[in-house]
Amino acid sequence: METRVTRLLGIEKPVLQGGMAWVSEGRLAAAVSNAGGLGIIACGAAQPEWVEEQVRLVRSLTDKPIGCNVMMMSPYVAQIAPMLAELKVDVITTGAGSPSDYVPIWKEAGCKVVPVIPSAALAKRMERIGADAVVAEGCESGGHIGELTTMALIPAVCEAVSIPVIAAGGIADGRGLLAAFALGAEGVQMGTRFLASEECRVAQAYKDKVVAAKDSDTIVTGRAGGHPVRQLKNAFARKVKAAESESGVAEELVLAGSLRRAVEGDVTGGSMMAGQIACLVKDQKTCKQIIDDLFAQVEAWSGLSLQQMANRNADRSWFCGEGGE
Ligand code: TUI
Repeated sequence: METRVTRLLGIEKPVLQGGMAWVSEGRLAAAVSNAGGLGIIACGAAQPEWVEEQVRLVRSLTDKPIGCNVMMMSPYVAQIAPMLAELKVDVITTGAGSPSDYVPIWKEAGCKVVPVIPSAALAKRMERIGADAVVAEGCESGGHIGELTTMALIPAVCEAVSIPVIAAGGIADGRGLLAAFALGAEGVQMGTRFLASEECRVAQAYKDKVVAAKDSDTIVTGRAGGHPVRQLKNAFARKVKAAESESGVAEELVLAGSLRRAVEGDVTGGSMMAGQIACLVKDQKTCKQIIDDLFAQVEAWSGLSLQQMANRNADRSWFCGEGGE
């Protein structure tokens, strides 16, 4: 299929893999790009040497376009940003802050710039400074989040800007993709769904927790400190919550390597960032299977009138039927 997003990014299917700090490395990104989506390496708070190594790795594994996500709160952002321009990474997404200082050097190097934003006002600002598209991320997402839900955010951003809008937050299957497109998006980004993929290299115990999660199994910590983070409930998250209710702020607990601990397998003492849609992630599959199933579901579930949808919805078996789970 073709949208402004597939044409802009040079990909076959309008599906981006979220840049998840410590999770999205070269092999996951290559698997997604090879499956027709856009694989993205998350720079997170990693050192520039690691990022460069991952870019070289992904380029050895695929000749399709690839992306890097720059976390604007990283202590290495001033070194990583020009390095990505030199490496001529095809697509640069950004998160946790404004990339305005670096957009000119990225554009000059020919990189497509796609900031992740949580509000229509920020989307407008990004369009003004030359962004090629935006990822509008609702607070259903895992990790660092804004205030608005995907349902409210996507149409608001689509009314605010003319560049393409890629929806993120709460999308893991064909239903989510269809809903996002109904709201005005021309592409989707998924994080949690790709976290529970075969190629993702986080500890099996973390993936198992994502697969087992129910709808109410995530919690947001860090609101008081201004850096809300959604993660799966566990002993760590409860400890942070308790510290917050006593002193108001405990975000340094989250920042101090706790996500990395979870990625390495500490599912009680680490921060397992994941989105609310973990409740719809019921199995671990390859990235190719994830993307193929997504479009098989879209095929099976789209093109119906509202009346046909209502009739179908009265029969719960369609959720698990042809082209479904
Ligand atoms: O960036 C994300 N999600 C993340 S980053 C991350 S690493 C981290 N770990 C611990 C604590 C904090 C971060 C984990 N998850 N999503 C994209 C996103 N960007 N969501 C919200 C924003 C955002 C917020 C403010 C984008 C721009 C912005 O601009 C503020 C301004 O005006 O400068």
